[in-house]
Amino acid sequence: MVDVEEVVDTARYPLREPGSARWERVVAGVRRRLRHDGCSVLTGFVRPSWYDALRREGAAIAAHAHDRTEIVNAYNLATDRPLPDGHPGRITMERGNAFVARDHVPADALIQRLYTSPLVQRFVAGCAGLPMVHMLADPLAGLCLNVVAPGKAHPWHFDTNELAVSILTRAADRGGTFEYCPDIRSPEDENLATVRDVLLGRRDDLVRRLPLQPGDLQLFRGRFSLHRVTTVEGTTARHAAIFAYSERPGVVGSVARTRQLFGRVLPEHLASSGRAMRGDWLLD
Ligand SMILES: O=C(O)CCC(=O)C(=O)O
Ligand SMILES: [Fe+2]
Repeated sequence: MVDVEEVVDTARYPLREPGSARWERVVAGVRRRLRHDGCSVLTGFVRPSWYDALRREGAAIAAHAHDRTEIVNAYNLATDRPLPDGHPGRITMERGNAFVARDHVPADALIQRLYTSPLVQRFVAGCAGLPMVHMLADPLAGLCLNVVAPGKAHPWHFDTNELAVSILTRAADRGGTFEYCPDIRSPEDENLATVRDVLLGRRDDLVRRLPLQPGDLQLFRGRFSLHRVTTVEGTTARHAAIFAYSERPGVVGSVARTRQLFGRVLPEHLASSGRAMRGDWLLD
C-alpha cells in the first residue's frame, strides 16, 4: 500500500515535522486565511504524479453515487415548513450533486489512505487550531466523493459541520466552480436579508470564486460561509473527496440526513439516533 508521504508533497507540507519552523509557517498561514476568508487552499497538496490515480479511482466508484435530484433550500429545512415572507429558506433550488458513501471507497484508494492517515489528521488539526481531529464514526459520511455531473450543480447551502476538508480529484471541463461568501453568518446572527440577496443573485460583490485544481486540499468553514458548486458544463463530471472530521470522537450522522444523502442507513445510524455535529442553534 502506498505511503501518504509519497502522495503528499511533504516538501511544501511537512506532515512529519510538527513544531518545526516550516510546519509553523505553513500552519500559521492556513489559520490566518481561515480566520480572514473562512477558507484556505493548500495548492498542490497531492503530488502531480498521483493526479491520474485520483481521477481513475473516482471514475471507478462514481456509479455508486446516490443520485436523486432534490428540491432543497440553503438551510436544508423541509421545503413545506412554513417560514415568514422574505425568509431565504423559502427560496428553493435543485440539488443535483450525488455522494458516493465511504463504504464504496476501497480501503486502498488514495482518498481513503489520506483520510485515515494520522499524519494528515495531525496536520489538519494544526491548520484548524485544534489539539486533534477525529474521523467520524459514521461508516457512510466520514469520507465521500461528491459527484457533480454535467448539467448539475450543488446549490447554495451551509454545512452542518464547522470545518470541511476536501480535495478536488477531477475538475469539470468548464463550470463547476466553487463559490462562497465568507462568514456571511455567525452563531449570533443568521444575517437572513443578506443571505437572501445572495440567493437571488443580487450580491455578487460578496461572492468569491476559487480556482481549484486537482490535488489541492481545501479547508473551509462551511457552517458560516454560504457556498455552492456552479453548474458543471462540458462532458466531464466534477469529483471532490470530502473528508469529514470532528473535534469529538464517535460522531455519527442522523437517520434522516443519512437517508437523504445516501438513500440508506446502517445499524450505526439507528443506534446513535443523531449525536449530530452541530454545536450551535443556527438553522441546519
Ligand atoms: O464538492 C465541493 O467542492 C463542495 C462540497 C460541499 O459543499 C459539501 O459537500 O457540503
Ligand atoms: Fe458544503
